[in-house]
Amino acid sequence: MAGEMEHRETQEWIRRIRSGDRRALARAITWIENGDPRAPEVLRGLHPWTGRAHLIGLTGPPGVGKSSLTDRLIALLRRQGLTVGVVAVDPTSPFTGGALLGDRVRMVDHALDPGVFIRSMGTRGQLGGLARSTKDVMKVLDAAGFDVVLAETVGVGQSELDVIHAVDTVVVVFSPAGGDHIQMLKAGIMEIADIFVVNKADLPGAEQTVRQIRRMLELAHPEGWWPPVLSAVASGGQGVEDLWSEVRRHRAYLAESGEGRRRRLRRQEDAVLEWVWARMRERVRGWIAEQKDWERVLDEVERGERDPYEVAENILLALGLSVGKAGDRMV
Ligand SMILES: Nc1nc2c(ncn2[C@@H]2O[C@H](COP(=O)(O)OP(=O)(O)OP(=O)(O)O)[C@@H](O)[C@H]2O)c(=O)[nH]1
Ligand SMILES: [Mg+2]
Repeated sequence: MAGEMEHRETQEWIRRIRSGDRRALARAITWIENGDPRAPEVLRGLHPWTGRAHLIGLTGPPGVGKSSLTDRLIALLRRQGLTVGVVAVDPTSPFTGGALLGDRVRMVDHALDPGVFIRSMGTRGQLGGLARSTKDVMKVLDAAGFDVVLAETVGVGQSELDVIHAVDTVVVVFSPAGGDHIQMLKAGIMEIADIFVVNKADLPGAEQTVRQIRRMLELAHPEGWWPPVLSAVASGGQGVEDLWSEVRRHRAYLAESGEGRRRRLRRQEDAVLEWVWARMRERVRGWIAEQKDWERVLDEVERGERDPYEVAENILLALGLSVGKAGDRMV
């Protein structure tokens, strides 16, 4: 009975989200952020309606103008009659506070436009990781019917790269200041970027930065899609139309080359595997919690009497996940 009622409730949330009910949308996103058990239910129910939006990731070092660009892009898309969902991963932490990023742009101008939905995700209190939550929020926005879904992340770590793998078009934004772009290009950004934007082109060094990126591209010699290197002044609105036309050209490339399909299948594989790992972790943790002499086993590993691989193999065997031969002792 309870199950039936929950099912009907879930169906009702799904209906509301798909009909563009912003409160339902906001609620579902909060469930995702808090790791609420209703989140996976709703996500499962929404899955058949995903895959229609063009998913765009904007990433780059802090303060280069990602939000300013996003803001301008939203305005441009709205003029074209397209609806936009945005998830901005907010890098504000208790450590950096507001000092470093004091003048960051927040996309508040569009708050009253029903064709725009913007949500910031804090980096604290994320069950299952921020990358996981961000990807799930993009799925919800996609299913809710937004034509374009933008994710803004600060490109520094693995979790940002995870988010980037979940989009159709990756826009990497740099500014002329510092040598951030050199570091990031060396750290693998080159391989994932579909479009480069050198923002703050009103500041000195912009042309040189564009040239440096182009030179590194020539050395890397990408096959298939050759990422364009654009310049922009987001604060003044310059370069945003170029950016959008390159995004559209990339979208056409994805469709014609089959690369879009490859990306989407890989994304589905990621989603399947992430769920498998999460469930396996739960099972293994649960099994360990039931072992009365677990500490003794760890002690034996610590003393070198047995090795971690043997213990691991025994756990997999006990859970029916390995057909290998068990050691002479079960854990
Ligand atoms: N001179 C100049 N300043 C800009 C330009 N674009 C943005 N800014 C300014 O740069 C600062 C940071 O802009 P944001 O759009 O918040 O940058 P961001 O990359 O989203 O920053 P985080 O999200 O904090 O990493 C703001 O003060 C903007 O007004 C530009 O083209 N030229
Ligand atoms: Mg920002």
